[in-house]
Amino acid sequence: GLNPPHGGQLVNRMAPASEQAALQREAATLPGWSLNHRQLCDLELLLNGGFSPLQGFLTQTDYESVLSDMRLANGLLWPMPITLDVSEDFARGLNVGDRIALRDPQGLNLAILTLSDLWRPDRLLEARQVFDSEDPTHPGVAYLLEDSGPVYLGGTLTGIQAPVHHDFQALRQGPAELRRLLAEQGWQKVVAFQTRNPMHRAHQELTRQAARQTGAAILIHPVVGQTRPGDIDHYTRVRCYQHLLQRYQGESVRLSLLPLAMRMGGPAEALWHAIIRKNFGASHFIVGRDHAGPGKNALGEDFYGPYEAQELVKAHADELGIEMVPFRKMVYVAQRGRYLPAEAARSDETVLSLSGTELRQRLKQGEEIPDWFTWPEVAAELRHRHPPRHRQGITLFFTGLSGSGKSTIAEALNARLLEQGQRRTTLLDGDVVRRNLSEGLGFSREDRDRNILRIAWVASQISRHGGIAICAQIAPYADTRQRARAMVEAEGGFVEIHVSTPLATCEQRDRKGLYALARAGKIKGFTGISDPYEPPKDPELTIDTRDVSPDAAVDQIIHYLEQAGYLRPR
Ligand code: PPS
Repeated sequence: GLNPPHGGQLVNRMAPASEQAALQREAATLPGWSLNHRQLCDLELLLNGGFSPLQGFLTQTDYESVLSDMRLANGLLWPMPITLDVSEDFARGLNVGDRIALRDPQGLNLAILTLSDLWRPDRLLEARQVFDSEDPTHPGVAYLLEDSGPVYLGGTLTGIQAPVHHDFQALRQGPAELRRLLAEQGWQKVVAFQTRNPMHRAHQELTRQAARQTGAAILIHPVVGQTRPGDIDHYTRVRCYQHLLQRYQGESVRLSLLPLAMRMGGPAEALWHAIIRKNFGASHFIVGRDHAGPGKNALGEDFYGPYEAQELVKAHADELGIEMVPFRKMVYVAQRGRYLPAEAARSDETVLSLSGTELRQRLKQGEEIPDWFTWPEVAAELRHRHPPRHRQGITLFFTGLSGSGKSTIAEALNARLLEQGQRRTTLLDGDVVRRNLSEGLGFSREDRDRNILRIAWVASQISRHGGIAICAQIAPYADTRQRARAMVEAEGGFVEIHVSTPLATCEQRDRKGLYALARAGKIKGFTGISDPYEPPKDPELTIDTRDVSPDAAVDQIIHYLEQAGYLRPR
């Protein structure tokens, strides 16, 4: 049969259907904790046994033992603390023995925690013990030091309903269900492949190699919970895996999705991954170079040695009862038209490989992605998600004093882009925005910030859909512009254009007569006169309308956009 779960018995914390209604009624009367995304992922795997033998969030004794020995208090190997961190506010008034409802972001009651432990952990110590680091560029450390609540709650869980997923439902299996499906196929040996990236032909070949070498069927088991910030979204990745699956030939292979929240804990995380895969029925687990690595630290160094993860899993393989299969670097040998382990290629043969960085570069430039590297249907998914710059969304963010010429240039630019016809644009000019989106807002710092952040949100949505948003506001505060940039850059490009026409010129022109009113004290808090303007330090472009006509300014901006690849040269 299949490999038994860690600790011998698969945990199932879901209450029987007959008790669900009563538990729901009880949960409605209990103090409720709204789970964050990571806690929600943890809860799902605690309830369905993916984290067997855990019956709930760690108690303090188990937690301390995991930190010092990578083991639960009963001696069983467990390298990763699975804890429920909450705020002081929520913890106040809770007592051991209390029952707490755990809710998803929509407010659905998913489970009840029977509180056995409540303590204030030393999170810096946890970072050192688990991640061997205090550096918040490590995402696992950052969560502990910057995002987590100061109080941990421990106790067993009673599941009322499993967390809800609306995507790829046919590919989501808990350990019991996956084991049933694997057994139905008659598989006993299964080699699991963990990934948080798209899979290319080299990955496919290495899973084939691993299967041949171990006589096992292949389980592609990608993480779709929380991965490293900046990773390709799981929707795109899963479509890529589905295409790849069609490219296996009569081999025993299955794809199933794992709603795990990764911690990027390197070696400790690799061991944890192996335990989880054992719970899902795997007998073998592929561990890569720098498995679950957090990337580079602030000094550009790796957090963990490249083979530490493999060594740690290998060292515990017997005790765990799951075999570590090292990930072999596969290269494409041009002369033979196929993939081979790097060491198997002869010195006179041309070997081809492409790094992740090169791939991203090619996607960005809209360059060709060779067929030997990835199947064309996989390349097409990636291209669709990461179109070349001339099809990516972008926000052109003008900032400058009243009367500096922002609106004039923005309007001229909009007209010119529409004339070219390459791009769809939306002009979010100050007056229009203040009449619609920001109606009722004034010119206090709070109101100006609200105005700018609303505009940034709209611009980010326009950028997300591949359009060009042209914004022309005073936007006097540097840190608010920075926030706007961050919001937009999550979805597309951001170009800050400082219209730097000096105050004296703006006042002299006084197109709307507002400067005169401001000087006379009839308008209070007027930017430049009686309210601050913080000039940008590092704008992408600076335009002073004393020296440049609106048409010349537009030429300059269009030239910049062409150079940066956002517009195709005419
Ligand atoms: S902000 O600070 O970015 O939210 O301002 P914005 O939305 O661009 O609005 C600026 C226009 O509002 C008029 N106005 C004032 N500007 C600055 N300070 C005060 N107190 C003020 N009161 C009204 C002014 O006409 C600005 O228009 P522009 O187009 O910049 O000349």
